[in-house]
Amino acid sequence: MKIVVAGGDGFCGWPTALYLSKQGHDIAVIDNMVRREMDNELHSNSLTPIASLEDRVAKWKEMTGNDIRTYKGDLTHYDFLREVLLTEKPDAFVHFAEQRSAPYSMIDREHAVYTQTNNVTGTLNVLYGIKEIVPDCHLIKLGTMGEYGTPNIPIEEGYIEIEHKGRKDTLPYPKQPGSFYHLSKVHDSHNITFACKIWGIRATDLNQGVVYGLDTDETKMDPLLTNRLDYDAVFGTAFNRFIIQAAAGHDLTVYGKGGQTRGFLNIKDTVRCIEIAAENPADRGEFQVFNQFTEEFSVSELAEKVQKVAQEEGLKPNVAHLDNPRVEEEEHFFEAANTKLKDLGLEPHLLDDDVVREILRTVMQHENRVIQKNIMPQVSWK
Ligand code: NAD
Ligand code: USQ
Repeated sequence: MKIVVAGGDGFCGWPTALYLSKQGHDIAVIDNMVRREMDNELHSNSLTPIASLEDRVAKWKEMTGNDIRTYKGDLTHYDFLREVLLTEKPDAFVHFAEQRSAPYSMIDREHAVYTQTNNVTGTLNVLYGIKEIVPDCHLIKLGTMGEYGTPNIPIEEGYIEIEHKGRKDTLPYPKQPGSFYHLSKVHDSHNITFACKIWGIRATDLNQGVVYGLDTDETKMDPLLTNRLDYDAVFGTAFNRFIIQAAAGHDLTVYGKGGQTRGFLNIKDTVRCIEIAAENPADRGEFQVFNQFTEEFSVSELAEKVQKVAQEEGLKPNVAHLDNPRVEEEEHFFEAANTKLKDLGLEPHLLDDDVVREILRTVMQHENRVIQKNIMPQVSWK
């Protein structure tokens, strides 16, 4: 298949581009490099040193013979996107290219406006581009489990059957997102639902949980192919932060009571889920929704897992309960469906001690790059 991976220089996008290329697909990457600029804005860095996109794809070509074409540009610039679609004529468009940090979106008004403008406009442009230029192209859009929030009933995959006043319907599952970032994903979902209905676009929303790990078989092939790994309080996510905190001799930063429960998955499963989605396109006019996570953990459970393995490796991390900078439930019901991707062939990599140990040992090689002052949260929801 010809596949465009938008956001292909990022944490999920880069390993996905390599994996799909390895599987024999013809890959082009779009990225405007804004994530690298945000590191400068936040005086932060990837824990792992990362090569430029040019050097990454040149190394991949040298090692595999496979070309990955690159387009540096912004999805919010329609003329740019149009040119890429006219040149590539993709069968599938994988859309990772959004501002994806909840804390970043909560810094102030400017960052909230940027997040929603970037994400909602970019996705609207992709929808118009598909309609205008490649109407049969399958949009594979990264959503988030956080669109659903933490309702006191089980979470379904996208839709729920409701009986009301004697009548029944299958309706979009209610959304109760917890940040202006998570809200941007809900706005995207509404726009995609509408575009599928009126124009007959085919789309799959992958409501992904929190991703952990950094390596895939492909990113490990050479240091120039190394993936980025975020640990700062703005872009770092729970498990990866705890691992890096353990390696750097910092307390593990559980926010509040730590009963916040989320869906999680290994980056190795992210890349496979994209492949499964590409192999199983939605019908014309259909908006199919898969919940993309493999296991549920509370934040405290994750911290305990990391603490146990870190102790076995000779480290001495404490688990600290910080005042929660976010407004969220700290003890709640959480039970979410995730059978659709497994039914289509996903074989999950689960988070056992050996997996924790492997990630910890990789991280310990780069522990000297940690900027300590970026670990504690500074952004408040209030
Ligand atoms: P990331 O920030 O590492 O990568 C996103 C990439 O998109 C970056 O390289 C950035 O430069 C690019 N980008 C952003 N806006 C763009 C635009 N307007 N035009 C072109 N390029 C643009 O993020 P990630 O962790 O790889 O996440 C990728 C996607 O997966 C996001 O949509 C995110 O919401 C979703 N997701 C991520 C996680 C996670 O735990 N990382 C979990 C669930 C969902
Ligand atoms: N948390 C801590 N300590 C930390 C960091 C986070 O206790 O040091 C808690 C948060 O308060 C939250 C939970 O861990 O309750 C998850 O936070 P996170 O930063 O790991 O993840 P989140 O902000 O939800 O965002 C990440 C990605 C985002 C994606 C989302 C999937 O950045 O792009 O959409 O995970 S989900 O959480 O399922 O919505």
